[in-house]
Amino acid sequence: MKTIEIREFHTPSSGIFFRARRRLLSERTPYQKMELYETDSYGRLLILDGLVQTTEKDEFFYHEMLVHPAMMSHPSPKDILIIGGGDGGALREVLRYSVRSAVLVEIDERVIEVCRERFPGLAVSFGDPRVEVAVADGNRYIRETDRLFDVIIVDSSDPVGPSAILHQKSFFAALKRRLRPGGAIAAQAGAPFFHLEHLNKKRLFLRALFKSARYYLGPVPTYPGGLWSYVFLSERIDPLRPLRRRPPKKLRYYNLEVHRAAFALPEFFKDR
Ligand code: AG3
Repeated sequence: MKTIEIREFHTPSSGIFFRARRRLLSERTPYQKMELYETDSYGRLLILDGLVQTTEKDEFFYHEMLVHPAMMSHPSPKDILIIGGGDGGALREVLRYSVRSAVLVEIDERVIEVCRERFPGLAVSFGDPRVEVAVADGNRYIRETDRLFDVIIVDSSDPVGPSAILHQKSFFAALKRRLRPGGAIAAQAGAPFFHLEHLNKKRLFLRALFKSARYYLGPVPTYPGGLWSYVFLSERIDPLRPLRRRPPKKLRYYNLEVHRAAFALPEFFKDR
């Protein structure tokens, strides 16, 4: 049988590959190139501008770790903002809590449309009455809105193309202004093994902006290096103080022990 081989290079001479039976879609949206494949090992695979965004089989590592540390650390998260995350995975995790509202701001409407159609497991929450979707530039949205949020989740891609701005100081400064007192932000922050320099620069400006700026880690099998980083930001919340609430049921990665352990940083990372 004919198969398609898909590769993402992580360095000029290494990376990850998948064999797919079918290409379900390949198109240029106004913002990026979007591809969708049916793979044997990971189920459906979404690629944007050549970068693996998510697969059906391993998405839970990423979406649970992006969302639950912040949602659990906040004593009562009611109004939530998600920047990016057009596949709906982060939204699904947020809605496991009894929130009042969840606003998802995605720049590329096609990502939402395609994922609603082709990733039913990820996009389950778009129809929830608590959800409001804004097709807009996230950086622009947070400068123009006057709403305040308890938890803000930044589900960006790598710091290239439409996502580049979502890794910069001015963006995080603007996010801070949209946070209610006692609120918290969680943002995906890249591959420690490959992007250490970048992570370090970011750490410096985040430390200057927020009282509590802490990186935490978790594995994602299909992302560069297999080990992924996230950053937790808050003026009042220390994510390491003991958590009293129980996590939502039926999670596959996150639990209270994992929460604690994720903030422990390995030597190569801590050094910088
Ligand atoms: N956002 C982070 C994707 C980063 C992947 N980078 C890469 N493959 N080089 C994922 C969006 C999922 N909701």
